[in-house]
Amino acid sequence: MTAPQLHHAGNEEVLAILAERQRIVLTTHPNPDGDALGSEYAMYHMLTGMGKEVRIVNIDPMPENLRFLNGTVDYETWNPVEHEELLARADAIIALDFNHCDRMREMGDAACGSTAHRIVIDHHLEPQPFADTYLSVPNASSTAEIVYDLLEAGAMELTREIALGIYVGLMTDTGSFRFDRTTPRVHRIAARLLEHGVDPLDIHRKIFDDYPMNRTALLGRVLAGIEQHFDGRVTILSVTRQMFEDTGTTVEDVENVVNYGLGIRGVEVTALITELEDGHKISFRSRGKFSVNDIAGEFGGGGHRLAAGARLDDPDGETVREKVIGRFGRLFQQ
Ligand SMILES: [Mn+2]
Repeated sequence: MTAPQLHHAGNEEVLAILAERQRIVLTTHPNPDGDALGSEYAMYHMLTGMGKEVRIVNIDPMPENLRFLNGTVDYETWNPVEHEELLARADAIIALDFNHCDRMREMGDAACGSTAHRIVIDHHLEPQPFADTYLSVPNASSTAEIVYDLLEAGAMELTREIALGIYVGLMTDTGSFRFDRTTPRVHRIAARLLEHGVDPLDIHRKIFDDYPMNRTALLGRVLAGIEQHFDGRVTILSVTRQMFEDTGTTVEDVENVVNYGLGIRGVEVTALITELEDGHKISFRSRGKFSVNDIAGEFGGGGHRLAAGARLDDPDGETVREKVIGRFGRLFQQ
């Protein structure tokens, strides 16, 4: 299979495209995380600062711990009655923090059928052909870092609001400044954001230290069931719908839980398998030696080298679990 020809653009070209467009819709992936919502937040303020009419329309609502972003920005959840027309009439649609059209689910038809200029701003591997312009930077720590670069390239003012959005994306996608793309540059950007009014303790508390008790109860259940395989080089965490029911939690509450699977001596790769209403979601993480992006790809997903994910229609958790363990086992056969 030959790679599809995509139009990759630099910051200047993207800014020139945006300068010519007035009605702009921002969107992101399902189960939006801090990078998704923070990047939208920063882009929203940057574009309204340029005099644009901007709306944010996402396929899923925002998780509770990120709702503090909801003050100056209105995050709308996709509703065809309200938004089909909006997408059809938009001059530009910006896809932030994802690169597959089908991730927009029901919204995909309206977004990809629109005459609007579609721009992808993203840092995941292997972008798919559905947009007119790609600002795709796979070695960026976060989409928020790319948004920051765009702002710099345009010599635009770094307002307190824009700084907040970028910081939320930068901090969450680097696992609070510890994952592999936490470069000196990321810290330099963070320093600038702090100089522009960001309060790191306040933001960290709101996002990570303000969970309801039932989330911790769920975490306890998940950790109690952790499995080790292949002499401890693999760990598997499983979350069932029964656990959600017992603890009064939802799939939102397993965000970041996968990282516990890597926090054990000797582990190379881990997976968190979450039972959904209509299948399973798998989150893969690697400590560094193996790429989990390729593995996620084999399960129909993707992501980054050390953090990736996939969604399966298979309703049988046992089959999914065995497939994942079997696939991990092949890593150690060479
Ligand atoms: Mn991201």
